[in-house]
Amino acid sequence: MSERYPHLKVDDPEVYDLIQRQAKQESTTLKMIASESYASIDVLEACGSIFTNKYCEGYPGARYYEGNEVTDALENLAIERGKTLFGCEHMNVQPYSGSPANAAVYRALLNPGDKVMGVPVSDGGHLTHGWKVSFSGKDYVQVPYRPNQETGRLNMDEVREIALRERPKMIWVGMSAYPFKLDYAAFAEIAQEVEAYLVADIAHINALIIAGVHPDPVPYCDVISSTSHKMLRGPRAGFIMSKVEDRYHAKYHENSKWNLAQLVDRGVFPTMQGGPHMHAVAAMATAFKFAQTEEFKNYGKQIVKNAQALCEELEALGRPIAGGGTETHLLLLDFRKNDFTGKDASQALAKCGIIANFNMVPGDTRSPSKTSGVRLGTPSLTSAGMKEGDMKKVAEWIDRVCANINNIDEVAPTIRAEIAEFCSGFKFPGIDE
Ligand code: DSN
Repeated sequence: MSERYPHLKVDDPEVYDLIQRQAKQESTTLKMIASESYASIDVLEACGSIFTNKYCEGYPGARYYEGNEVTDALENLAIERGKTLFGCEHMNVQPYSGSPANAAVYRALLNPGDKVMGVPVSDGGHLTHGWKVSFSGKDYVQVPYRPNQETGRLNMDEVREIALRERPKMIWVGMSAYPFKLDYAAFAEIAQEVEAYLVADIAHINALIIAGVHPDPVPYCDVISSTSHKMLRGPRAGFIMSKVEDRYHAKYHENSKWNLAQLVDRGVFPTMQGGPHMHAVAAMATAFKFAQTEEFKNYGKQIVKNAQALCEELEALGRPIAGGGTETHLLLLDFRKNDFTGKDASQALAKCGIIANFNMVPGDTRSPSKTSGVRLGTPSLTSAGMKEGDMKKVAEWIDRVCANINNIDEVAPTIRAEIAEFCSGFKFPGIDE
């Protein structure tokens, strides 16, 4: 690990030590939380920059504070890079993260009490897609749709039937634990039929879209939200893309003077947020620059190759995968037939240096606090340079942990040491550079 943070080391050794401990954890274990990766060193530097000081409520050219010539240039740079990267008409880079971005989308498009189609959290959806404990399920009415309990896949005929029956005003497409490709074209047809806004949440899969290994939502969706961390490897922040024109202006916003892009911008500021986090915007601009490179596209492709290789190896070892495979960055180990739970497995994996999370699987009969699954993702391992051949080793460790759940404390030190030794053969971005 390179020597960094010389000032912090002297002035606040406690925080410095905690950073060192986290860096050690992230470079000696297998980070397999599907929503994590490694931010690049450039992103970390931009995130730690002087832009953290600046208040600039408003948008470039129309701020509520003086002295924003430089932040205007920065925000415009981030927007232009983002628009080029995704080929969208409009972009807002101010959301503090994914959930605030989604909150802004609701405020931009809907009124409290409106119906929203989304996948429940227990079926792989996100909290902000209308789940009952979130603002989105309290202020709006979720009309649920879910992957088939047998196949683990969405059935678009079923989605259409629900939309025709319920007539939602907005349809979310995008999940946190769905291993298959999403058919945005089919969603768009349904949305058009029922005159609903189609909103994609691509936080989990943005790099796959950039790499061309997942369908592109931009031609089909009114609005698209995302985080810039996760597999994009940027700062912990969010952004929103949209078309400029509101195709339902006459139906839903007849008395508004705003087009769709303006509705989105107003949904973010002043409706949901105050001053943007310009250090995060700086880091987002840097992440967007890197995401335009061939290196990044190859990373996006490799994420899927690694996930598929991992699936094959695990299945060969007799560990069932929900839905029988993956087309994305994640897979769900299916422990429905085992006498241990997903939570038992994720805790045992963590003891051995494989960091993941327990997760419901299709057809799960255990509670969400126990579950029958573990969600595994490959973005972090891919960022560190691991390839298909390495997934064989990873699968073998996972299998060993599962086989030793009942005596995990005995085997954990050995497996943990093997994994740490394995990790020492890789360079972890932001840590070993
Ligand atoms: N919390 C993220 C995940 O792990 O999927 C989603 O925002």
